[in-house]
Parts: sequence; structure tokens; C-alpha cells
Amino acid sequence: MTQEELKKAVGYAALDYIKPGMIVGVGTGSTAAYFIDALATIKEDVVGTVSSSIASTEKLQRLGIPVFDCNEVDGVDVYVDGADEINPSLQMIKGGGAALTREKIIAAMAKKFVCIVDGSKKVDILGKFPLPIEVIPMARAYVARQLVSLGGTPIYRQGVKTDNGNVIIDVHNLSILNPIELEDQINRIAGVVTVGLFSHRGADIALVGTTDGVQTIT
Ligand code: ABF
Repeated sequence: MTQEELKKAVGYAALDYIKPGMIVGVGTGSTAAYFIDALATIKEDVVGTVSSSIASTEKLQRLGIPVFDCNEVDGVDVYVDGADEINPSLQMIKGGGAALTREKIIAAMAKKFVCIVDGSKKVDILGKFPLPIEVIPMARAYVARQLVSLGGTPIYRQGVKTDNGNVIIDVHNLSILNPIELEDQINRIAGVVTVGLFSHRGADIALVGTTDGVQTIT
């Protein structure tokens, strides 16, 4: 199976977690896009969605799936999204698609987080994928210096503006042995909006696409 087929398989497998009457949180990226296609096949059953990016909102609306503002809903029943890396504790690096802030908000709101990935995203130790951080533009150089003092190599993602009007710094050369501690340390730097480390609020379930089928990890 190709990587695209594995992404599609987990996108459709996530439908098992969608029940009638739910508000569904929808992620961003190529794997989440397959989930949106799958959701369109049962769109009459759900109340609607909240979306983690303008790109996903546009796709949901194109397919006739209602999208609510997060402030209009009391909560999110289940959130389905991809990741850039996921470890055995279901902690993740996210934000390769620059949608990390809205993703973290929806993850926090969700009763259940279902992460959908192809097998290439499974790692023992997070950090080979550069860790994305959304930063207020005026703090970019300051935040970068603080990240160097934490042992990383920050690279400004040129030409990218997030849906919230901020910039992204990708931190290379990290081996994240204690994700919770690092998430806390980076959150304490002034000017950081969101770190793409999802360790306090990791996934509850991971659906991993492999050539032997979809593996479920809880
Ligand atoms: C989002 O999409 C992200 O947090 C992650 O960066 C990315 C994964 O994209 P893809 O499914 O295209 O690999 O979920």
C-alpha cells in the first residue's frame, strides 16, 4: 500500500468513533482531509463540526458539512486529526501544517482525541521532526535565542503566516526525552503563542495505518 492509501485507510477508520448527534473536531493536513471525505458520507448524522484551519473549514463547507465557531458550542465530542510524530504514550509533535494553535484549542475542548497517522509517524522518541512553535512576530528573535538556550536549533519558517497572523519557528536537533517538561519550558517563553508539543493533552487513541491494516493504540 502507498502512504496515501494508508492515510486514507485511517481517515475512514476514524468514522468508527463518530456517533449520531456529535460535534466533531476536525484537524488539518492530508490525513485529516481523508477523514473529511469520510465524514461527508455520514454528514446527516452529526450536528456539525469545529475546524482547526481555514483550509479544513473550506473543505468541510464545500462538502456541505456544517462548521461552527468554537464559541458557539459547549464542547467537542471527538477530535480527529493527524500528527507529524507520535510516541508510545500518544504524545505528539504537531504543527507541520502551521495549524497548531487552533488544533491545541480543539484538542483541549475535546472529550476524546483520535489521532490518525500512517506508520511513518510512529517514533520512540519525539524530536526528529522539527518542533513547530507559533510566535508573535515582534518576539521572533527573542524566542529564537531562548530556544537555543534550551539546546535546539531554531529556524524561522520563511514566508509562512499562520491563520492567526503569527510566524512559525521550527526547532531542529531536539531529542525530547521529557515532553511535558519541554512543553512547560517553551510555554513560559514570552511571545510564544503555542508549542506544537502535545504532551499534556496527547491523543486518547491512535489509528496507525500499516500494510497489515489499521492498528489501534490506546
Ligand atoms: C496536522 O497536519 C498537523 O498537526 C500535522 O502537522 C499535520 C500532519 O499532516 P499530514 O497528515 O499531511 O502528514 O494534523
